[in-house]
Amino acid sequence: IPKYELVEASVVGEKKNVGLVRLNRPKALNALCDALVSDLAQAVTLLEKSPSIGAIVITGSEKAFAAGADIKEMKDTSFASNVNVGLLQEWDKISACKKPIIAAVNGYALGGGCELAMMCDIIYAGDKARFGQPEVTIGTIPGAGGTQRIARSCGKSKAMEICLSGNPFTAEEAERMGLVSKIFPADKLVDEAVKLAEKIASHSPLIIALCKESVKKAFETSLNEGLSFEKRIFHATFSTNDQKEGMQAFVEKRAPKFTNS
Ligand code: CO8
Repeated sequence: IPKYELVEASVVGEKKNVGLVRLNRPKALNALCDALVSDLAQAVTLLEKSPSIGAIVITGSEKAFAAGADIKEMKDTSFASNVNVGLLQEWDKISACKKPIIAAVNGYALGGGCELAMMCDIIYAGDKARFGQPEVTIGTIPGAGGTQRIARSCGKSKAMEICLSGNPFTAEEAERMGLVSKIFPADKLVDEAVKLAEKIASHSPLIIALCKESVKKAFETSLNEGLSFEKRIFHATFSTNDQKEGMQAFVEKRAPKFTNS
């Protein structure tokens, strides 16, 4: 794995099947400047393409997952330059990744930091994490999915309260509203996220990619459309070697050996 300037990427887990990407711009609390997002997107793309990697964990430091988009970098840009340069384009690579991504959030996850966590598939939080969408306090609105993803995962009232007030909220509140799936002591968080990633990576990557695609569909379509999409994908899994192997192994009371085919 190459060295990046603003993220540290490594391969972890007992079977070396988990990619760990750590945002590493401590002086600015991991504010998401273009260079950092570009490094992050490159690292995630590389791990997505690596056949041995089954899941990815994105984390920051104990003080900050990410304190938002870089306010100093964007404050003097214009509407025209934002449109022309395509501000935010690189971010889409995270949400387009076919492999599961777990955000392990310690400390601040504000603005674009909270949005980055929500682009991931699962959010685990440290007990002192602080989430929020403070954009309205600096004269703008969430621009990387905050208004849309909070509304979809927590409903209208919570989304409005969070986005319109700009007030931060705790890990407990985030868990209660369904944004976060589990909370751990800050120093155990990354290990727990890696453990979950290892569990995911122990399954067939092919089947996991199909399963992820199917859950994502729930946020894009009506229930009936989603159910029929799911059913077709379910049917399609029966054309794979890994379905045959998985069910055969169950019958023979042994562990399956998946071949990603
Ligand atoms: N951008 C740039 N620099 C930042 C940011 C940021 N978002 N957050 C912190 N920093 C810098 C500070 O300027 C400071 O630098 P310096 O030492 O050079 O002055 C350093 O990080 C440490 O920060 P503080 O001294 O402020 O640390 P505190 O512990 O006192 O406070 C806070 C921590 C509460 C997190 C505070 O830093 C803060 O409020 N940060 C800004 C949070 C925020 O408003 N985030 C939202 C940004 S807007 C956004 O994300 C829009 C998303 C839309 C998509 C993005 C497209 C590009």
